[in-house]
Amino acid sequence: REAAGKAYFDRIISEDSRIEPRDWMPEAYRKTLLRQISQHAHSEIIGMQPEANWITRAPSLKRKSILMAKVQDEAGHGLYLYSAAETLGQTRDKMMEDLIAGKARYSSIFNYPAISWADMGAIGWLVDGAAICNQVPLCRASFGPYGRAMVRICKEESFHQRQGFEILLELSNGTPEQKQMAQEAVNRWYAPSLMMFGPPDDDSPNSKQSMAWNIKRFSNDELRSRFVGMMVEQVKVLGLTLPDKDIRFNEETKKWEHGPLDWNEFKEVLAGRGPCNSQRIERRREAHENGAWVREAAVAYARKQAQKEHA
Ligand code: FAQ
Repeated sequence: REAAGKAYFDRIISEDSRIEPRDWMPEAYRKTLLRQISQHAHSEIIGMQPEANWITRAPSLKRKSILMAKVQDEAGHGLYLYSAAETLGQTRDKMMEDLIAGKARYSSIFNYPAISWADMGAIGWLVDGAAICNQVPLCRASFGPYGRAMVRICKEESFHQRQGFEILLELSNGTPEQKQMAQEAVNRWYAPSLMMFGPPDDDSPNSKQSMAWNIKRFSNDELRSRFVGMMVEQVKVLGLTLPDKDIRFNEETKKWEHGPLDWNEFKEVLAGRGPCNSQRIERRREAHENGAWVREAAVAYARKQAQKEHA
């Protein structure tokens, strides 16, 4: 049976078709998907924090309601992704336990502080922009539940990016102080957003196999370069600049190039020593503990319903 399963798996991958949860899959395929999808889910949930931090201080009722909707969307993205990860045989409780124990990874970007209102613009424009660039190809990931979750998530991320762009555009066309605030936010989030694509290709242990399995479609550096090419045009419309004097289009390779990134800083953030790592985990732990009564009530309700059905 295992040989037939493997033949089926190999054929599906070579036809660029989809593997579903009940299909046979190599253990390493299951593990790497669980790794990537759970990290992605955690990123969405931890990613709520830098923006939730500004909901009470949004400059108008309109901005407040838009920001609340965005943060709620991120919770929703986390839930789709935890559900996709659960189809690979891991419980959501275990994933959450690992996250609050500090054992699970989530995107480096959410360990940086959001210190001004303009950061809401820069997060939407740069962070959601990078997320879209990375995630559109994942809509074609070979694992069905992940690819399908990505389609919905990418649609919502596009709205998120536009709202961030619009915040920056308005600040950039405002007073000189507002324009400066927008520029400073772009300066702060630019390099961390490039690091969201992961380590350089020659230091990316998972890429090759993930690409062979049609999970990832492009390498980390390839997507980073595409992202720089998109941002370099959009920043002109904003009337701002990117803090990178080395950006250029290489006519020979037909790729965008950027200046050096501080990969030591990236490693520090991954090792838990970024500016906000401990605060983010602490906040998640508190929220989880505060939500215990909701989980208990849901279990009690489900039990009652089941008893009624049996009665
Ligand atoms: N941060 O061999 P690779 C969002 C880890 S968007 C932390 O290259 P891979 C939306 C990597 O896990 C953000 N860790 O790995 C939003 C691996 O460690 P491991 C989430 C990173 O998997 C916007 C090691 O380094 N998006 O949330 C990072 O082939 C605004 C070696 O790396 C996704 O997760 C990093 N930046 O490629 C929400 C997208 N980069 O597991 C709120 C899906 C690498 O071996 C507000 N994920 N690592 O211990 C992916 O596309 C891939 O997993 C990559 C990494 C590209 C992130």
